[in-house]
Amino acid sequence: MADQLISTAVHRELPGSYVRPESQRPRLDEVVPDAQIPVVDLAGPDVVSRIGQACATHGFFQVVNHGVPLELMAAMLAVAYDFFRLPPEEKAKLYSDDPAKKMRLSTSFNVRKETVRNWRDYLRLHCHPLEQYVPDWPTNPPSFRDTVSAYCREVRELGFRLYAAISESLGLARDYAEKALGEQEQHMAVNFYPECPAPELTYGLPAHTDPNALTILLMDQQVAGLQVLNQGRWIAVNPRPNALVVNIGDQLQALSNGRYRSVWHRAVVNSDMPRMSVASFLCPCNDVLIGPAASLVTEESPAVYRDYTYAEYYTKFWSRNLDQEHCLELFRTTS
Ligand SMILES: O=C(O)CCC(=O)C(=O)O
Repeated sequence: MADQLISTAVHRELPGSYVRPESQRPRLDEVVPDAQIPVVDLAGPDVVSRIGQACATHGFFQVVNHGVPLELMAAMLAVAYDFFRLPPEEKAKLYSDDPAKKMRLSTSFNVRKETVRNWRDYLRLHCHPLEQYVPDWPTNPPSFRDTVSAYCREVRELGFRLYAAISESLGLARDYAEKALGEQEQHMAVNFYPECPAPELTYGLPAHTDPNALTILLMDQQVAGLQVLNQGRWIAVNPRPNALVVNIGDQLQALSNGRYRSVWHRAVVNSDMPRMSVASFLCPCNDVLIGPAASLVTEESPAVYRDYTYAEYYTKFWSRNLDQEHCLELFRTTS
């Protein structure tokens, strides 16, 4: 029900349903505040090797000079804030907790399954092909459809350029990932994390890996919240002017036969300011067979994962809790 949205009221205390047991709390004082994830200048030298290195060591990197117009990034964030400022009755019309819906405003992660809530509201959209999905998108704020469509087109283009570099860095043909993953779906999560009265007791999103192939994240420039697990420690990804954050999803980890890493990440909240992030997910076609690229499977490095369809993977992913074991573990070969 729409009254579960946290962006419709001011909260002076954290409701008990959001409080994590002691052992699961974010322990914010242990987070490395100023570690750097790799930054790749897409207009600079050695792009392919730098991306390959970042995918292998961190699974995450920031890109600058990426070609997505900066004014469009700013407009995307502005329209996202305007959307979450709409009156409750306007937002209630879009609310759903059915993960199968292709356009919905919801809260937490999967309220039908989870036992502890997360301090997040989110708008989830399917974005490709645009002409199929845009007619169902919000009409308020009035610029929403145009701005978000323009942003989706640019990000998709960037995603395919990154696929080419990632494929080449693995020694594969530049069009390998794009072809192997079939006609790509594109989804978006517009994540809104209001100020939280007790950030040390809860999460915006608990630790998870992304089930898709590649994620491109536009982050609020004012406030940090994304954290990535690196060598056993949580490191903060501090916003970098004009950058987009890129991470490898489970499907590229499978395709690379485990060379590239889909790593655990989480969003924490804070008591001072709301935070927005816009995640764009490139997702393989549902019925294409996914598995390690043949040329990456050798006697020394046998296939780590069996072949499966994305439909099978996605069903499995959504039937678990977000922070359970890495979903790819369920697709490991036994040999
Ligand atoms: O808000 C963030 O920084 C992370 C968002 C995220 O991980 C997601 O939407 O899957």
